[in-house]
Amino acid sequence: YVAASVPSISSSHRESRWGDTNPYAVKKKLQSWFQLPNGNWELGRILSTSGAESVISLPNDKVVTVKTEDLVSANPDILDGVDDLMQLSYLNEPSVLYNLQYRYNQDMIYTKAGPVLVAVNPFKRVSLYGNEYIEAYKCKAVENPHVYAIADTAIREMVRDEVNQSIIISGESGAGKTETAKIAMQYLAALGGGSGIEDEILKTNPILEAFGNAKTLRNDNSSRFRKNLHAMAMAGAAGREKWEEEERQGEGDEEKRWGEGTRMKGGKTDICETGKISGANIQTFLLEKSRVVQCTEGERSYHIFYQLCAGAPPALREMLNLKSADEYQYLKQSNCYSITGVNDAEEFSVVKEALDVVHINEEDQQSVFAMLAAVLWLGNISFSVIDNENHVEPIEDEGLFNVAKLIGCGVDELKLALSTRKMRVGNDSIVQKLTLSQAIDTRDALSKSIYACLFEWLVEQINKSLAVGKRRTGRSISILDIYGFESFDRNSFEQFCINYANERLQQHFNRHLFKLEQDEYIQDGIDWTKVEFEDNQDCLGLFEKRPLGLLSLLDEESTFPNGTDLTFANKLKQHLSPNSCFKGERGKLFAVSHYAGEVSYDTTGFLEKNRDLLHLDSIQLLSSCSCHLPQIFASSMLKVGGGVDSQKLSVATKFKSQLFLLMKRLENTTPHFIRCIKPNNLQSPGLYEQGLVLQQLRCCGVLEVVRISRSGFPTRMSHQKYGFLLLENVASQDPLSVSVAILHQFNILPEMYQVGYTKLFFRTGQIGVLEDTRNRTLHGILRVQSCFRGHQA
Ligand code: AOV
Ligand code: MG
Repeated sequence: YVAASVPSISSSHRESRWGDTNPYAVKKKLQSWFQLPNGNWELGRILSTSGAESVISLPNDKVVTVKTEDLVSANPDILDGVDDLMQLSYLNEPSVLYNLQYRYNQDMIYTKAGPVLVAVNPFKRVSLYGNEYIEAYKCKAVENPHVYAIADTAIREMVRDEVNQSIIISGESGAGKTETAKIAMQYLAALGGGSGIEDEILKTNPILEAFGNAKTLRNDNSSRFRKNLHAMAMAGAAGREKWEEEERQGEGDEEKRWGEGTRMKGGKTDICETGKISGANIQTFLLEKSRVVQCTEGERSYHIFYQLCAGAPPALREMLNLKSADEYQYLKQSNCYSITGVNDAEEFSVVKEALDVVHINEEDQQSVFAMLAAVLWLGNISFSVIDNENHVEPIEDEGLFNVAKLIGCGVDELKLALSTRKMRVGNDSIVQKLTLSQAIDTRDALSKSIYACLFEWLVEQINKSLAVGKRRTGRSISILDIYGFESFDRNSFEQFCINYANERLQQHFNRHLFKLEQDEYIQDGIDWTKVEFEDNQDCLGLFEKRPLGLLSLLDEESTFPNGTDLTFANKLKQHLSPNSCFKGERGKLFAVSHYAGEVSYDTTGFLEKNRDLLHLDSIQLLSSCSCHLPQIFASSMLKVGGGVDSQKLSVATKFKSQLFLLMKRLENTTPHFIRCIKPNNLQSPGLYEQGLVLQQLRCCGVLEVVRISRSGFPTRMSHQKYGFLLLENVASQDPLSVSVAILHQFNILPEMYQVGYTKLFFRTGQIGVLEDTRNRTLHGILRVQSCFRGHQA
């Protein structure tokens, strides 16, 4: 936080901003940011100011007259490229943008924003990773902001405080969350743990990416689910006791599967002994099922389908009756089969190898591939109309036969399940024939469920492998590859859930930062009541209030047989309009004022997606299959639904309770935040679009941090350091009195600072004022000196 200590950036670089050879000529002039009509910010030199108008010169030597009030203060050159935005005297948007860009241009993709790490996606290989870097961060030989540094801090704090840690990674699609999570995992894995657990943890990536990632228009390797990797580490005996105590109080039930506790050697907190990874657990959220049966032109379904089609060896091909990807309807519809630079066949062997590493045996692997083939073949099943009421029957072709064979059921049962529905009327059961669109929905629902169950089953197997026989020990580090706030032209149920989750995380973020700030103020004995923070509780209330909140009303409408997306939208408008975060819009639209901006949602498809029904007929079909995976899937579906007769939990409700569990767990951790930024939409290196970056900085709360800090006293300077501003030998004097003396000398207003025991706390911009004063003094002296030298020559 010391403005005077800036990283060593070559001064020639600094001057090149103006192409000026004499730095003092620049420094004499005040610099300000000015927004061009295209929205980009340019740095201008103020030539003159007369009241409301200023004349500035822009870097292209254009001289323009602007309104003085439109100018935004720029930082002194000495602060160019600081590695923590908090060191900036002026924390305004253009300054933050400029600082990130300045670093980005030099491949310094990481920057701190106070407690938050900002990572700007380089879209190219940058030489910042690997064992040498890991070693350097481990022994603290480097201090530059880095994911490794965050992981290192997390481990150290876990060991030191015996508190669980979390690394929360957010950002929009393609910003680099998954890559960042992998980089953090690399660091943890490098700590070792023996017994190959590190390799197993790393090998979960190719598996989860094959089954849960797909090419989208935004990202060639977009994760279509979110995950929390929970890595267990040894953290001393006391930690273990605390852990077990929490366990007894009953936290999440997945943690109960961790097996017996182990004896620890003792309360050593040496990181070599205690920071090692001893097991892990992966929790996934909200897989995008719809992608299995439909995807947009230019996008792909899940990677694994293409990998299987391209890479399955002959024996497997024959067993599954496998064709090439372009012969499957589900894959054909988006007219995109390959990804530039990716060889699906090679990826298939990588995935197979990874499956071996996490102990999924050959037989199970074959079952997995059979399920994938079954889904592909299901998509090829077509129907023929059999009567004049548009009732249909599946056509008996290759598709139908292959599905029956692959899941292990009779062709007739399959036909029946896809074209009829058993209904209960009173005590009688009647069979209703399905129309074409109903039959297609039923078929697609079956495909989606098989795939989603397969995904869950895989995660479960991976978790068994990561936990079984491993020592359950002290503490844990969670790495969350979590949603970023999403706002598109058209926003649907997915964005609704994602943005709701983001509100929760944002609240966590705010509260944490608030607490950090407050702690520091209390520690230094300053009055923290002068710091105000905003809360997003109103928006969360809009979602969560019962019975009149978005989620409750959605669930209510989903259970009404006659409920439609339109009646749902109307109900929202009827009940929620008084809430200031809600805005009814025309027809099926409504808008929510999120912390990151207003988002308009289209309720089309909300009810169906929320109900996510798989008809009992389909579940019964699966449970009657002779293959073991379909049986497992059927029983898990029945379990989730709470039995044959009970109402299935809605997607929103399930999501909300998952989220609550996650938040509860996160609240007991020390969080570390990483905000990923995508500098352009082309996935290309070297391109930094200011507007796009700014929008993300706003959405992912980086400017929020800046704002929170701004309302407090973001600049801190130790009394000792501050004394040097006097340009005199002050070392012999009492630092605190020196500080106070300077404040008086420079006429700093009392509300602009607070004097703490060890530090001075300044409001934003105050250091800039001091710095200017100091520079003037300094340059005055230097100018005199250089004149003097000139004379001598
Ligand atoms: P995401 O996880 O945030 O999007 P990814 O982590 O998949 O984004 O990153 C997208 C692409 O950006 C990667 O495939 C890499 O090509 C590149 N990239 C990201 N970080 C780095 C890095 N540190 N170094 C080099 N390249 C990088 V999504 O899952 O779509 O929300 O749903
Ligand atoms: Mg991702």
